[in-house]
Amino acid sequence: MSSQSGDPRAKLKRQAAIEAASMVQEGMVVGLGSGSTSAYMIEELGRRWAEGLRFCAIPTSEHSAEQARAHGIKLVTFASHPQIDIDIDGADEVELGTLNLIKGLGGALFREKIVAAASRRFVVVVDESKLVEHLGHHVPVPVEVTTFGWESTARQIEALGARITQRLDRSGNLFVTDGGNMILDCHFGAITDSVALSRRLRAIVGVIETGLFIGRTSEVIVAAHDGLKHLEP
Ligand code: ABF
Repeated sequence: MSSQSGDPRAKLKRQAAIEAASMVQEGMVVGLGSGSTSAYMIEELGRRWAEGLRFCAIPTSEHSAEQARAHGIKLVTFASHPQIDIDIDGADEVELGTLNLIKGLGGALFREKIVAAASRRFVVVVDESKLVEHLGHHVPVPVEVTTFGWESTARQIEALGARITQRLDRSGNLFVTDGGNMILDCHFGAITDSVALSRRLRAIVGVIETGLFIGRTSEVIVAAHDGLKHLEP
């Protein structure tokens, strides 16, 4: 992901990603997020690795793992490194005020949440277009569910007020997550109580995880046209 093809949002994403990558120090255990902003962050860490910085990393997706490996970055697992120092990841929406998030439009939400939960600091990198008053206004909440019985799981989610679409891949086939599950994109419209919704969704049998990241953010680095901003809860 080295070309920004003149896309102004790509330029902003890259700025936020480089700022976050500068927080990684010698010897740290680093969570590597997924998505295009995280890809810029991995690219920058690859550059620093080539300069001699040494750290190890746990990736949130096969895609990020592949990118990190291509840079020679040392990958480890939770077996040897159950505690992560810093996790840097993108988001689809960031709620101003709470800094709660919607993540998972890229399909890696389950691993992303496990890595975030195991991290001392969870740093989110976005361009300014991702900031919203209320989550859900522009994007659905991705919900990872088991394929067995998914129709029943979907009906229970619909009962909470969602319109549901099944996630498909680029070829039009059912999207399969790295964990072998499926994703339901749940359109709720603007969510006024994301904490309650998260609780209700997670109480449904068949729901593995949701893309609502509640109370997990340590810091958001926002790249805006008038410069970089650091938001903290
Ligand atoms: C990951 O990538 C996801 O949780 C989120 O869905 C997406 C953000 O993508 P991008 O950085 O490409 O906008 O962080």
